Amino acid sequence: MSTDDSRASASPRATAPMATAPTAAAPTTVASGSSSPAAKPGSTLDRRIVAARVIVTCPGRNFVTLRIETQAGVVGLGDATLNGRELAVAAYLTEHVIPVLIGRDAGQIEDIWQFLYRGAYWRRGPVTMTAIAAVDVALWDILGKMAGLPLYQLLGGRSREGALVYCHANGRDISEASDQVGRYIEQGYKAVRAQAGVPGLRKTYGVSASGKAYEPAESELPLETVWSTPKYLRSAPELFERVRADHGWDLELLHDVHHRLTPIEAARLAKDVEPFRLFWLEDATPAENQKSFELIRKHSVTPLAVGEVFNSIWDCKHLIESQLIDYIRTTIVHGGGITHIRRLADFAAIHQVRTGFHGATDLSPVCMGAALHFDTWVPNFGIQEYMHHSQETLDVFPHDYVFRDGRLHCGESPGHGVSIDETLAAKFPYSPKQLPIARLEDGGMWDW
Ligand code: EZ4
Ligand code: CO
Repeated sequence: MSTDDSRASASPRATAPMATAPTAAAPTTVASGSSSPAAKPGSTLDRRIVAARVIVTCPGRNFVTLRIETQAGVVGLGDATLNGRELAVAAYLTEHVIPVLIGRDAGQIEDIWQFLYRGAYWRRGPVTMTAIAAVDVALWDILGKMAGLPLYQLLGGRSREGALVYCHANGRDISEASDQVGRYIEQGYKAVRAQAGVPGLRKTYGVSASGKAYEPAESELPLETVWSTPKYLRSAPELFERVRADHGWDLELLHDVHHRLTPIEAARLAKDVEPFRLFWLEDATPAENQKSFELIRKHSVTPLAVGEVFNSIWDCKHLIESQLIDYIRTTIVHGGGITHIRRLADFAAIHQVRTGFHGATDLSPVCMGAALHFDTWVPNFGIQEYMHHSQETLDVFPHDYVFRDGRLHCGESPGHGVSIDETLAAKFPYSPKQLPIARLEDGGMWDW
């Protein structure tokens, strides 16, 4: 890929649109990228982008959505939500991206992706890649609507019945968590993530106050929580021993360490939970140093999943190439959209790494819709996370995906099948919220 870069920057095709990019004030000035004959000016297939804007809404939690419209009136939506940093992405889009989109051909999805990635000079990073993803998904949505086809069909068609999902069971203690696993089995789930409070710690990642749905970004300024690795390492294996004893072996069990262990501690946990046959152990250690996973692999055959905080193929190149992980979690909204995640999935496939997309509540139904179409097509699908959105959120984002028999099924409507009720969205104004932080018992900063 890096050798491509020098060729691309020398290519007149890649540089010409930048030189002639129209401004928002002159939407009728057509960039050279918009002069493709298929655009048929004035026809119902006129793909010229004439408007784009960002919608911020907080139906229970904050969401940022990009809305792009073509000359022919086709509208596409992309999720641009980055939890706790929402307005940074909104400003990136409004100030720097939307002005260069106006006048372009919405059908040139790849060229627009390259323009926003290579053309920005400053590459990667969650804010940039989330903004690019929002544009990319909105353009795929537009393409589907113009073609009258669901997104999965544009990607290459259906590979499976539906996407196996896992939901989140949690409890203040092991017995409460195991009871909740039981309730999800009754609802038809075939895979469940289990998290439990740690004895001696007041608040633990993934565990809600009694009866409330878990929502990590809960305060305007970061909530300070306390973490103890020894306490956690003692209780975590007991959780899975109990869940297997209560619910047997016909269930896929998952667990999220949420980056809190060092590599050797992660190896210890992966080894201790081996008898309980997890589907995966997630984010066992922070992954900036991809080589650190070699240590975990040396000690255990517990399958490993990583990548919800990644935003590029380069964040997981060594992890995948060296087969240090089994599932890649990077999903569409934070990884540059369908155009980049498709490359990542193909790269993963040749190393027998499967997808396991992030699907927490902070990824909007727009991302979920796009992800489910991707899951329906991608040959190396593993599982899809499904942390339920609130009813208010679902009302703001009308969608056609449904849960049935432990799987989520994307709909058949053209594009990704998710829209926004802007009148309702306007009733829920932005409310600043940040993610918590974690400190050790002596006050030293740790990974949340
Ligand atoms: O903490 O999406 O696997 N799921 C997770 C999530 C993340 C949030 C952060 O915004 O780790 O709950
Ligand atoms: Co996670």
